Formats: sequence, C-alpha cells, structure tokens
Amino acid sequence: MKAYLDLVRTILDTGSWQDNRTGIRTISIPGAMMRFDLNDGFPAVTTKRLAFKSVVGELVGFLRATRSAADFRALGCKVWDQNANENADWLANPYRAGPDDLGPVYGAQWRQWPAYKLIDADQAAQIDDAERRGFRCVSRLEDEGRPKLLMYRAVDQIRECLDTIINNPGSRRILFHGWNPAVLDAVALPACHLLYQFIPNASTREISLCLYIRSNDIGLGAPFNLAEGAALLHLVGRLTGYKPRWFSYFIGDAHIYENHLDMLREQLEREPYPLPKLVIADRVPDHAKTGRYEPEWLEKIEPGDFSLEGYRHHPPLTAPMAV
Ligand code: UFP
Repeated sequence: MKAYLDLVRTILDTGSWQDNRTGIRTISIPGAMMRFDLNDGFPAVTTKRLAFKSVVGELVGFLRATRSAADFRALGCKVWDQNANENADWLANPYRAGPDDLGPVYGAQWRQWPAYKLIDADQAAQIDDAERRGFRCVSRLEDEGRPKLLMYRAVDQIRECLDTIINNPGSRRILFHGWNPAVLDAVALPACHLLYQFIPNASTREISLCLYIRSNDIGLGAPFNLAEGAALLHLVGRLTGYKPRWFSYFIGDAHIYENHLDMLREQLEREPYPLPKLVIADRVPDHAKTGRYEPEWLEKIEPGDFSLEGYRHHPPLTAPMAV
C-alpha cells in the first residue's frame, strides 16, 4: 500500500486548507490517482486494521440494492447509521421514508437505475424499439400540445456489464454509474464512488477496473473504497471467467480531515506489511472452471463468501467520520 501512503504524503506536502459543509476543515488536492497490480496482492491497508467485514457487508448490500441502514447493519456494516439518522439536512428531507432510510443510494442506482423516455405517440418505430429494450408505457400525457407516451424501465447496470463482459469483451463501454441527477435531492449522500468501468481482455483473460471517486476522505474513506472496488473486481472476474489484474483509482477532491491528521501521521511512521490475498468461497461458481454463466450470484453472494488470507496489519487506529 505504498501508493496510499504516498498519496497521504502528497496531500500533506502540497495540499491547501479548505472549508466544507461538514464544518471540519480539510487539507485537499484537486485530482489524484492510484494504480494497483492485483497480482501483487489485495489492496488492504496494513498500517492500521482494515474493517474488512464492514467493507464486504456494504458491497453485498449494494449488490442487493439496499437502501436502509438497518439492512446494511444486518450485513455487518454500520457505516451508514450516521448518514441515515444524524445528518440534519437528511432528517428534514421530505423524501426520507423514516428511521434508517437512505433513499436510493448506490446499489439502487447500480441495479435499478430509473430510466424514463418521453416518446411522441405517433412514433411507432421508436415505441417498438423501446419496448424491445424493456421499456413499458407508464402513462399517456400531453406535452406542448402533443400526445406522448411516458415509458419506463429499471436498468440493472451491473447485470448489463456482466452480460457484455461475457458476450462482447472487446467493448469499451462496459461501465456503470452511480450519479443520477434525478435523485440527488432524495438521497442521504450523493454518490462519492460513482463511475466504474470494467476492461476485460479476451486474449490475456484478465479484467481491470477503473474507478472514479468525486470526493474521497483519504483517512477513513479511501482504505474502505479501495478494498471494496478490488473485491467487486474479484467477484466480477470470478463470475465471468477473468483474472483480476489492474485496479486504477481516480479521485476528484482528495482530502484529509483536520481531525484525521494524527491517525495518518502515525500510519506514516509504520512500516507497511506485504499485501494479503483475497479468497472468494468455493461455493461461488468460477466461470473459468465451470464454463457456466451464473449472474444470479450477484444477489446470492454473502459477506462471509469473502475472506483475506495472510492479512498482517498494525494495531487499529480510529478517528471520527465527518457527516
Ligand atoms: N466519502 C468517501 N467515500 C465514500 C463515501 C463518502 O470518502 O464511499 F460514501 C467521504 C468523502 C467526503 C464525504 O469526505 O464522505 C462526502 O461529502 P461530500 O458529499 O460533501 O463530498
């Protein structure tokens, strides 16, 4: 995890102080990147303990389109509790459906992106095409004096990525997005990690991931997000028959909160250990061995299916999360 510690150093050396909505200042840089060769091991931070169970609990929740902090807790992940129940703006939001509700965060967009089309009622070819693509008419209405059909479909972006990896691995369009402008006003937290692009290579049978994070809390968020992205790449590789290889992690606003400085300075004093290995349980089918494509494992996977082998780390360090 040298890349992580180097990024911490770069922010401390070259960053500028910034105010933000949380009231806790950050030292920040605009734009950063880390790139990991997963052949060297799984990118788990070793200069403190990574909350791995929480990471995989959250990932499984996302894959099930979870939108309640209670469901995340049941999967072993408590990181959503404060966002659901302690942020004053969200508590006053008219879309909040009650305690623990988060709105359609991450997984709801990954698995059920709400896609609408407004088509002129006389455009039969467009309506046929939309229906072939799974859109259904949900309403007929008048728009600027013309009759229209409002058509809807929930897009399972992840499933479509897997299908494309299987059927058209040369595609450079295998991506899913978490930033849906139509729901930004109705979620506890607008997506931070928001664009995931898979790049399979049919000749090497390797698959890589480019991940873009618009805003990243380098002390607490980045270790979590790195592990989660890498675990997702391992799972996607397993279900499609590709070996996970390069993981490129791009950040927009890379920042360290003022009250995380002691934790990070302590980590810079610590010598990193060799990286562990990620193991996915045998019960999860390996497409490379079975030749069968079983995407339903996106929902069947459990947090306990992921484990770290040989994870050696320094003692835990904690710091408050800015909400
Ligand atoms: N944050 C992360 N990773 C995440 C996540 C949140 O680093 O996966 F959900 C941090 C980034 C930022 C804060 O410090 O949470 C979100 O605040 P804002 O929306 O103002 O960028």
